[in-house]
Amino acid sequence: MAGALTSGKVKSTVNLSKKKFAIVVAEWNDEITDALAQSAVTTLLEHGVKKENIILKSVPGTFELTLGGLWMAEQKDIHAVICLGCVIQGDTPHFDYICQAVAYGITEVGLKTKKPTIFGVLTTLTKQQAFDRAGGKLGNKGEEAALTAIKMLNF
Ligand code: DLZ
Repeated sequence: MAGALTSGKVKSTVNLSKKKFAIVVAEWNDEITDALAQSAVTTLLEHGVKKENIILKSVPGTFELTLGGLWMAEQKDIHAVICLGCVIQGDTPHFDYICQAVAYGITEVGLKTKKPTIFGVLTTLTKQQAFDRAGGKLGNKGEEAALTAIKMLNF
């Protein structure tokens, strides 16, 4: 699909070696969110972001990504925030509440702080579907989230 975020480099006209990124990662389903975070970090490094300019923070669950993301986006020296989580419908009766709250929350953080705040949250029916999107047959949403942040900084 034209414009789709697939693997490969994004041509950045912005000097990414001078940009600082926060990656906020939910601890719930950490076998999945760790894989998302690792892929996001690798992607940023591949695009010239300095290791010391990637700040990794964790929050207990996806629901807390909003506040964790806000705290990071409010920091003057942070240019973009990548929020990573995984909510699995079969695991939680309040799937819809968590997903809706975090989707609105992350949108709000971006609008309030005027910084790219990326929604890298897997919302799947099963754990297998999440694994498929965290380095499995459907790629890695962490990479996609990092590329989205870079693209927004090039807006
Ligand atoms: C409580 C809960 C449940 C049942 N399931 C998930 C999940 O699948 N993924 C996730 O990231 N977090 C889950 N949580 C935790 C909530 O996100 C949140 O941490 C708690 O409700 C406390 O606010």
